[in-house]
Amino acid sequence: MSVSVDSLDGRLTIRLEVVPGDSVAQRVELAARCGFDGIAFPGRFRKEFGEETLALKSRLSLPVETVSLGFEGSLCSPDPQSRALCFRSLVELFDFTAALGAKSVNMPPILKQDGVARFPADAIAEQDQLLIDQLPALGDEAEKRGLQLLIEPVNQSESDYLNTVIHAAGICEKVNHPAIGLTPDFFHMQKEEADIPASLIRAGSAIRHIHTAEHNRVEPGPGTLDFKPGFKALKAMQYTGLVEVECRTLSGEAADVLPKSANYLREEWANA
Ligand code: LER
Ligand code: MN
Repeated sequence: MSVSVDSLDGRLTIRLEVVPGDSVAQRVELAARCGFDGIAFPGRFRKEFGEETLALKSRLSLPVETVSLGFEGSLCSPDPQSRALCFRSLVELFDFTAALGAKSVNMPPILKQDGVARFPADAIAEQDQLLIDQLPALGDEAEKRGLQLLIEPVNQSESDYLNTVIHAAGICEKVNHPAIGLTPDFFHMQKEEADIPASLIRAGSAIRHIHTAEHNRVEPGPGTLDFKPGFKALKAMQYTGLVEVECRTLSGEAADVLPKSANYLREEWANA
């Protein structure tokens, strides 16, 4: 299918774990029936879903397009062992991602919930430098496997570091590697960005993937978040990448709310 900037045809994905089902195959089948085009694999659920997804990958109703999280340690930890562990586990995650036929790995650089040793919140330059030092070699490893490694800014309640799209875009510019980009997430952006469209336009071609969820992290549609201004900016910059529903919970029965959400996002995009 040829990809058009004007529509989300072929570009709308959903996280596997939020679609109910007794097996991966059933979850993916329901996602397809609800109107999605692809699957985002949650790296943290690899024990639960990894084997079945790998075994069935070419027979699933939809392709697995991306992987998010699922690495250990952090590239931004002051502990060198945690950084080395993160590097090794990312390379291993790249192998898994390539085996699935997916094209990117998404990585918020350091999360409070992971319990790794962290710098104090004001040590921004130190953590920037750690990313700038380590991302080129990881970009090479990703590129060898036909993948992208995408850094994701998350809101301040989840991380002391890298909370804005503009910060992440600055890191991508400094690293300047074709396989390193960023994932803006509308849930995090509504908390952190003063002007979402301006931030997206500033980040430009460093944007390689998009996450969406409502203000309360249910599927897009029933909440207060206005996706249109951000979608308009993405269309203006000719963004033709994937748009993922990365919600935590659903506002109702999947078979009812997911088709509505898929239609809603397609319409918001088309009319933006
Ligand atoms: C990951 O995509 C994300 O958005 C973070 O909130 C991780 O917990
Ligand atoms: Mn996200």
